[in-house]
Amino acid sequence: MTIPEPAGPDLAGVHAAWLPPEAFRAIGSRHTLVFGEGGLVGTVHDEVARACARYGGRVRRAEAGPYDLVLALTAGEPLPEAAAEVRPAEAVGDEGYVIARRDGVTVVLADGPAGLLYGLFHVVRLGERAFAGERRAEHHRPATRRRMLDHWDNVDVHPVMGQVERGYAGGSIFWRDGAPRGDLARVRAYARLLAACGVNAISVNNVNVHATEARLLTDRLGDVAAIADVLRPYGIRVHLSVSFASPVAVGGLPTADPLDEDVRKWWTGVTGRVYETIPDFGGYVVKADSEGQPGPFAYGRDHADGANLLAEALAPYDGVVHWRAFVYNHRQDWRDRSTDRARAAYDHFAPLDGRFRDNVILQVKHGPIDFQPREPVSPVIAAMPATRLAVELQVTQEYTGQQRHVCYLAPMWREVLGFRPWGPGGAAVADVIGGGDLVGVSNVGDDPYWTGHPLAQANLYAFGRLAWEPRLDPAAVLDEWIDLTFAPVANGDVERSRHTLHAVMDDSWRTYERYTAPLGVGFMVRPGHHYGPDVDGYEYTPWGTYHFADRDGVGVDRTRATGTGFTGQYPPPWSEVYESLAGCPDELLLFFHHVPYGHVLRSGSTVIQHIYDTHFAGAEQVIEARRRWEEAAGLFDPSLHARVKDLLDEQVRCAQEWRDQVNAYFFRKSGVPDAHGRRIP
Ligand code: GCW
Repeated sequence: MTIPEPAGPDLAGVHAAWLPPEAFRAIGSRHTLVFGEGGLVGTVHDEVARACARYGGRVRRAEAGPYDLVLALTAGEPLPEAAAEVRPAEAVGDEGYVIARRDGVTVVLADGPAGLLYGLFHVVRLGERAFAGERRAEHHRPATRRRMLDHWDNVDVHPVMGQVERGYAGGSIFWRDGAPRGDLARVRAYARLLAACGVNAISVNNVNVHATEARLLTDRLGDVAAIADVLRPYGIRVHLSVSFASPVAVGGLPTADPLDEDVRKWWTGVTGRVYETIPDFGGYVVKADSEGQPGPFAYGRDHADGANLLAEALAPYDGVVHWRAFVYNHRQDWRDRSTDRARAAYDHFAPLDGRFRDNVILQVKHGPIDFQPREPVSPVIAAMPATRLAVELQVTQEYTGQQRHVCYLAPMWREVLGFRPWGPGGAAVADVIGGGDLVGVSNVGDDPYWTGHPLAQANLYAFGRLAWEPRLDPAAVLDEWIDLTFAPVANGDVERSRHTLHAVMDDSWRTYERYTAPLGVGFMVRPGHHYGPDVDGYEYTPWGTYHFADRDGVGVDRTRATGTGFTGQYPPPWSEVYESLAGCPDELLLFFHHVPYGHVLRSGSTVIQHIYDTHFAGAEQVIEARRRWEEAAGLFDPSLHARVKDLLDEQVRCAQEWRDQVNAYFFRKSGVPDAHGRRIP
């Protein structure tokens, strides 16, 4: 038996992330049976074989026991004895599995090969615990069908956005200077990491589709197929971002009108060729009529016409179109107070509910504006019962510190997924997309640590895990990540490294929120690159992101009574809660209301004092995080420790800059001094 080339852990100079070879120690030292047929079963076998080669265990494909671990497909006949005993009464689905331990044998049973792969990684997560005592049969199946990462990677280097739009981890792992990167070992290692946290779909190019990227659909399709080949053994399907204007841009047609017969034929033909080349191709991702991207509006058609055109072409192959709801007027006149960007997605899409084909998935950003550290949940999620929805999260930290700041995002995502749009008794966001899709914008690049900031790896891991099981506790997910990533290399003191990482990361999103834009008002970032403070940076621009601060007060009046009426896009009770000054949660107050600086929050503090207090506290917390990290120097790999330390220095600097600019700005506007007499420059 030849042992395949290692993928990932031994990739020269690249950090192993949550799959260091040691994570397989428990499996690699034991006797394992991998039972069943299919490509992914081969992957499972190879993973175990590689671990055994390192740790002295043994793996077989046919019964010749005894075994410590049996990984088997339920379809196999005859089922190995240990597996037959825990065979589930009902099917666990394509990706689900059962894990149990009886009489000294750990068993993973799955209906489909993908389930076996996910079951294997469950055993990896458990480590030695997988082989201790007895374990009653547990059934695991993903809450969402598609757990997808969108890469905003350009094939050509974009003059402003670079190789990866909003990428903070170096170049693309797929593309360099207009061409595919020849060596796909990095992509293979990525696929493996993603499978280990449950991701099963990737789109490989930016939603802003420029000229070269448009050709991925036609004469450059081979480049996409090569990536698909590498992802396939890990159960990951490839999707492609396409331009709505493709029939014109790469098809030579005079129009891209969705109701034009030649346009329809063009999409049908092109899509057929895609499936001839990549039979398990996932589908298209489309950003249309958004921030300058072409769309159906140019032809007087609506977004249902546009999305259905592509969906029709994909339908024979079970492909889907992810149609983004991020549609708004980015050429707004800042003087025009009647236009509210927060309203845009709902205003465009809610009236279309029921008109989309069933292989259209409307992809909705989690908040109504744009991935701010704090936004209410998008009202679109409750407004489209007859449409399949995907919720989109931003794993890449465009507005949350750009992978220079520690900002563990799982607590925010957990809040979003647990939010109940119809009130306490109703379904949660996770239920609305249940069986559907969770999409994240990837934070990965060719950086040796994958994510620029080594601790930002946790966001990628947590995205996958929450997409699989939205009810997981973010701190528990962090523990999983710590155990896999650091336990084997923690210089013997796992508990201390765990404490350090929790101290630095658990509350880091709220810390970030404290020292940046206050009370849900958003932005206040440097226009263009979006890093660091600039309170009025967007105030007089066409982008629709304003705070309206003057000498008396701050915030956006989005009420029905006196404002833009956005609160009316929510069903009760939220339409009432957000409308009411007294009922609105503090953290969203300035998203929904314009209030005087002396307004008293539910917390008892005034708005102005809250601004001062949180900004002083946030900057202090970053200093404390840095102190905790410095103290733990001996516990981590020295180069990783040094990289995080440098980044924490930058975070301290930047948080203080935020603190001082925001505090000074509001002190100068309001003239109200800090109640505690602290220095405001
Ligand atoms: O947040 C904004 C970003 C753009 C991005 C856009 C989108 C890919 O600033 O860089 O474009 O969102 O989501 O389409």
